[in-house]
Amino acid sequence: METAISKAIIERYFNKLLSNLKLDCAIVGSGPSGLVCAHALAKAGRKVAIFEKRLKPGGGITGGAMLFNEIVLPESLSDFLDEMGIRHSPAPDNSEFLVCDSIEVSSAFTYQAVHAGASIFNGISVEDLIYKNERVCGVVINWTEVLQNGLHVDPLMIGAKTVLDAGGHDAELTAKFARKAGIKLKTETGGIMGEKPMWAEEGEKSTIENTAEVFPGLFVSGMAANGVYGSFRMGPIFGGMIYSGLKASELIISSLEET
Ligand code: 48H
Repeated sequence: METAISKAIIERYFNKLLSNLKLDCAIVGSGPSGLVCAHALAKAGRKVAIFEKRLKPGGGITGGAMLFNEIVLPESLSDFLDEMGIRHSPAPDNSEFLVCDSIEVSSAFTYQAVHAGASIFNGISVEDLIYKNERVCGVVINWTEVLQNGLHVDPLMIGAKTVLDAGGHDAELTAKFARKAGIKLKTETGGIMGEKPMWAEEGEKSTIENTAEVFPGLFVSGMAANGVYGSFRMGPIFGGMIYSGLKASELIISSLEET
């Protein structure tokens, strides 16, 4: 019995990994913008996988605000939340906002993405990007534990027509890529402009504007987009993150249609 359990897990996991060796889109990070983008791409029939360095998907949604596990969303997302099966209540004293249980949001986004056909590989970090002929064309992955323990173990590579850096604050992966490849990003300065302090209204708006292809084959969403293009944080309101994930999926689908 014991070995049958092991065989079932090993066989299915490795089949899943093998079937994700060549992707339409590799997404770095399972925060809100990554999960929403993965769901939209999978729904559109694209081959998509998320690589998440931590054990649990959800990124910054799950903990809510200061571990009060509730988050705020704009009322304009009410139909979207209904489609995702997420319950919401009007915020007290403000008809523009809804409040949701952050555990319900992160689990619904995760479930909907996987159920639509996206794969999520948790405990795996993206440590580098594949870069050929002036284009990003995949990710370099390793077990998070290997990296955390500083073990000298070579990675594996996943091919992807597009890569989305949805890795959150400070856009560390895009910054590392730009430095190592010695390339200029499509920003005003050609480099990472850096996240700014708190300004909720501006942060919510600019997260959507900043969602873009920052180098051929490499897209940025969510707080990584604000880190790259130099914009404000917004605290525990998540409208910009969701609209950013939806916009990223549209940009990626257009780019896939061109190639
Ligand atoms: C694998 C990685 C890697 C890597 C990081 O931060 P996130 O929740 O992502 P966003 O940008 O969609 O959402 C941001 C939002 O949660 C937030 O922080 C807000 C609204 N802040 C406002 C404020 O004022 O503070 O999730 C990113 C995910 C995390 O789960 C990371 O573990 C993961 O990406 N990740 N996974 N390889 N190299 N880097």
